[in-house]
Amino acid sequence: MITTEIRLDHESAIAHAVSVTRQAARELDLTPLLTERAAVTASELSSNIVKHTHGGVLLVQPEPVGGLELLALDRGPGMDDVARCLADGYSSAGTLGSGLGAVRRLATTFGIFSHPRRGTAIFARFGAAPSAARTGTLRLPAAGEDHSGDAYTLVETADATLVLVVDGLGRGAEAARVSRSATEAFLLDPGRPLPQAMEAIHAALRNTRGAAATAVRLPRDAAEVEFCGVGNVNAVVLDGDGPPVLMTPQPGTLGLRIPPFRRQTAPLPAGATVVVHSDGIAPGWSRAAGGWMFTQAPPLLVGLLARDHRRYRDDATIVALREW
Ligand SMILES: [Mn+2]
Repeated sequence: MITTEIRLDHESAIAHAVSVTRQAARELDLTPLLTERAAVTASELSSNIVKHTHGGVLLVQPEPVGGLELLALDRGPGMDDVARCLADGYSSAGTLGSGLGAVRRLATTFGIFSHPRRGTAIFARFGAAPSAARTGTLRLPAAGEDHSGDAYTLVETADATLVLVVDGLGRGAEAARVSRSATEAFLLDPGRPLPQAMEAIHAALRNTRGAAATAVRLPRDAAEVEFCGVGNVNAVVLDGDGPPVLMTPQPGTLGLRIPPFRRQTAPLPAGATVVVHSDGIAPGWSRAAGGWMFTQAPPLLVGLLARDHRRYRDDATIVALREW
């Protein structure tokens, strides 16, 4: 299942957002109660954007750990006082923040960023158990496409969290098959050293159009992150204090020609966030973005990246992970 984007530029988009949310909840086997809560939330978030901004989007997608996620993004007037908008009794005021207190209660996990000049990003997750806001993901197809040629996988082993983001060459269903083969090859043995995992993906992709991919390993209780990548899937380490650290993939194409893989490392300060993304997000985004973005919770960070740094001609996939 990929991320569905609903453009909220007219009153009629609200009903569409609710129906897409119900459909996604069915596909994800949510309980009737959670489905109802997600539908009400989709309606509240969408009508807030339609009524009080010049347009925005609602993203509807599966959570990697199970459950449904709604992500509302706009560049509207923002809120001066988020805490007040979340308070009970404020919901009748008929402003951008209306209904947010209810949304927070309905969601299993909820988070908001809002600023008078930077607009608003809100995520609401609906699952059987509260999920940590430590992970944020997005998998958006290029404009006009039904399939994404990108894929990601996120896996916990005994001693680490692993992320693989793949960009299958070309577009659409064929590229999607290639990137799925890559994640399957990776998942056969996610615990092996990253260069070996990349070799295995290369072998699995022979006789295909090939792919770019980057694998990242966040060891538990370690002060550095490991990384191995080829092609145009980039990774960045964001530490709230220092400048972003870019990890540059090696040149080549998995399935066609590969370099001798090197495992690279970068320091991982406490509370740092690692972002891995395909080139549907502008590769230089971290130099262009304001520092305020680097400290956002991963679900909000991926949403703000899609809002402000997306290249619509390409599939865009992002995984953001915050160190514990
Ligand atoms: Mn791409």
